[in-house]
Amino acid sequence: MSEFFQAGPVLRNQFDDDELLKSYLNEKLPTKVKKEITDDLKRFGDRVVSDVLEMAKSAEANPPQLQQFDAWGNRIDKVVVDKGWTDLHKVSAEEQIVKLGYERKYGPHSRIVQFAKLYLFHPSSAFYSCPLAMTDGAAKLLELYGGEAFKKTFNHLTSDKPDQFWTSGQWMTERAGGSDVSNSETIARKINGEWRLFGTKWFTSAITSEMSMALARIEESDGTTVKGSRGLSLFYIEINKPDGSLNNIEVLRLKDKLGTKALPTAELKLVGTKATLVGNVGEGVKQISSMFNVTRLYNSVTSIAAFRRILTLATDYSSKRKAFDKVIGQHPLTASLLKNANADFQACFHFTFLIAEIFGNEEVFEVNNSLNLNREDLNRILRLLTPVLKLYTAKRTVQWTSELLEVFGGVGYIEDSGIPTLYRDSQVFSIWEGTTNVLSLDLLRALKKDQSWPLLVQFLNAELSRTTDSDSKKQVEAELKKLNEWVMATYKLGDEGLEAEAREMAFKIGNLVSAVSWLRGESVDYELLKIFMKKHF
Ligand code: MFK
Repeated sequence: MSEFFQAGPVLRNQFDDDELLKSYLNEKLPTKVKKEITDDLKRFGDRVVSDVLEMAKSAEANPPQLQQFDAWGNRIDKVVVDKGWTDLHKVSAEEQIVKLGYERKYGPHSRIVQFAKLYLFHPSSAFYSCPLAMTDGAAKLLELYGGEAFKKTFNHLTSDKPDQFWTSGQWMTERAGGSDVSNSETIARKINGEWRLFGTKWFTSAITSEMSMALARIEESDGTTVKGSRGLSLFYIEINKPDGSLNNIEVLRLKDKLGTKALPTAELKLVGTKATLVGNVGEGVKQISSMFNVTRLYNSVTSIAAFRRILTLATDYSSKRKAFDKVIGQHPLTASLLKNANADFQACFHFTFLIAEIFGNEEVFEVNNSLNLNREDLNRILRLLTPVLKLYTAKRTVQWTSELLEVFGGVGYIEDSGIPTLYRDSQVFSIWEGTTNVLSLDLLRALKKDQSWPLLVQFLNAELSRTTDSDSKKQVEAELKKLNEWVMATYKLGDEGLEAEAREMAFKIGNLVSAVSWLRGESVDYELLKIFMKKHF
């Protein structure tokens, strides 16, 4: 009698297999753009389950190592990475993951096309998406504040030539200032007419990058500094000197993280690191926020991509694994679990791509844009919804990755199934680029500063008026009215009361915006939308 061996889940072409992505792009993009990109996405959909996935597996299996000394005792602080990791750098350049956002050859649709590609890439990239997020953020920052002086650097960040393509770090977090960046201690001192940085950076991902943006406090000639975040300025750093040695940087250690094992994240000591001031003195936090608003959007795109990967694997597996006389996907309880996961996934997908659409429209502004908003209002909505999106998609992905792991039973808990990597990696989404609480407070900050709540309500009502299904539309309209009343009542609680409700507010807004963005589509899966609304409204 032959022994039984369970067939594992299989990943097919990740573009062909993704009905939601295909129908979304089909509805959103002009015919000309669709014609240009479809074959490329199809080709890439195949690559991310073949050679690219192998690179990621290799990088994951061989995490970076720090060689602090050479054989003769010289301090070298060399971070050695797997060939898979360097190959992923080449793939990122060739596939134009960053370039697509800046070449803007698809006009206001460029960000949608770029993020569709990132979404395919991320779950097979061993988190190479993290350096790409910071690279895109740095390109945005230099585009806004760098001017001609940084044109060459900008060209490196947006190149599609592997030997020209640079990635960037974002050195913000310090021991004294994680969420509260205003406590940063790094000092910038002018020595012989050049800026030199001194201090310790506590979390610096992608240390193998060519450059970084860093915050530091300028020290006057009398040794004084301005305290708080208004004392922080922004600096550009090239990580290596022309001879290849580090730019007066010591790598204290590599972080032993819960997940994202292939990604080199280090603690650094800056010991007179040569740097160039970017933009205005004392406006570092404001300027770097243009970078972390991009990285927060990357966080969401990669988060929904990771969500989809485990959902795809769990769905495939549940069509194969038999228990109690039928495949588990046919048992009502598993079928319901998968539908619930899919409902939350589709909500996150639509919310994410709505923000991508707004971002693209803000960057390539046209008066008759798809959102019917002027540029200032596009910016205000982006400012308000980016923190909500980030915290919302991150939390859903963390929760569902844990839940969906169970579909695989014991094998989901075993390393070489690959599922534990997805589980560990998912946890970073709600920490990377700001925790759920910090982002909830950021929502309050945006609401206060921009007074944009009425604008959001008006925008959501306008979007709803374009939808066709009257039942769902009525329900979401009623929910929006309820939310508006709840927000007004919560405002009356005063600052402390409002802060205590900030998280609740963020998730309520997240649910609502997800439903509205979902309803904007032409081919809505109403069964899933109803499941979503029943659960979250
Ligand atoms: C991928 C795997 C990674 C591996 C492991 C990684 C583990 C995690 C490692 C990390 O450390 S990730 C980084 C986590 N840290 C953060 O994301 C920072 C979180 N903190 C915040 O976001 C704070 O809200 C912030 C630092 C921005 C608050 O600082 P302040 O000192 O209270 O600033 P303030 O006064 O609110 O804002 C200063 C200026 O910036 C203002 O402009 P004005 O001067 O014109 O008034 C603000 O309007 C502006 N600003 C702040 N946040 C903004 C913004 N502008 C646009 N968008 C924003 N989000």
